Amino acid sequence: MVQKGQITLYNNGNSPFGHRVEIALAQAKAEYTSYIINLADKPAWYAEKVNPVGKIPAITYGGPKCSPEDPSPESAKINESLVILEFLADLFPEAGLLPSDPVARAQARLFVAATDGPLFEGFRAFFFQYAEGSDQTLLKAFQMIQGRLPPTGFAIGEWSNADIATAPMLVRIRLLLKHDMGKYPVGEGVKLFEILQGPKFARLTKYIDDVQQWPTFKSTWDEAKSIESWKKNPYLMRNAQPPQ
Ligand SMILES: N[C@@H](CCC(=O)N[C@@H](CS)C(=O)NCC(=O)O)C(=O)O
Repeated sequence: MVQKGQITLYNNGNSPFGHRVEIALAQAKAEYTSYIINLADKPAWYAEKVNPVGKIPAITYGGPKCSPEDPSPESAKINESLVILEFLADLFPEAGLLPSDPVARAQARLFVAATDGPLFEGFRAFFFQYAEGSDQTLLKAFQMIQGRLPPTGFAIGEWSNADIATAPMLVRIRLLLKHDMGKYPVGEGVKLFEILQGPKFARLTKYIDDVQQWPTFKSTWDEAKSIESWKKNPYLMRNAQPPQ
């Protein structure tokens, strides 16, 4: 694959949004520099020079190779993981991030447009802000995603950005439920895990199993590290107030 310009990825170990970009870069066999931003103590230069919103992931693209802490003004600065996925699909058309057929491309984008918001909302409601009924918000998101999946295969049949957008969050959700980690009362996570593994969600479970086996997902995923990182995340701690 021909690499046109330097890529620097600003990331953080366990972000599902950053993980999307890692998978896409792996899929494109792109060469890139990775720089970890400490989200608990963000360096001031990050918002000034890379992403004014201050979130990860973000990339710089092009310009001369520089220290990640002092990126070239000539490089493009791109944030928002879904925009970065689209950018990488354009930059590396041979990587198969989006199919070549325009209808299939539209289907991949429609899958993401329909599922991204509800899945993140379900995640936030159940794990970070638990209140009565949050389990239903998450289950509804599961139901909706399952309803959009074809009988077999990936989100639009063949592997695409639609899976890269969805898999990091789904896999993390299943893992957190299994370990009963989140703001909810003890035992509620395992209850949802059992529902997810049961017959009602057989298709969704098979999909999560399949995405987890996809080579570029596997090569960018470390389950043990993810668990360790979640254990330190104040948003998940039952008896802690999230940072302001
Ligand atoms: N919509 C953004 C979401 C990015 C996001 O929320 N990143 C989190 C980490 S998972 C972050 O940087 N949080 C730090 C903060 O908000 O200050 C994307 O898709 O890139």
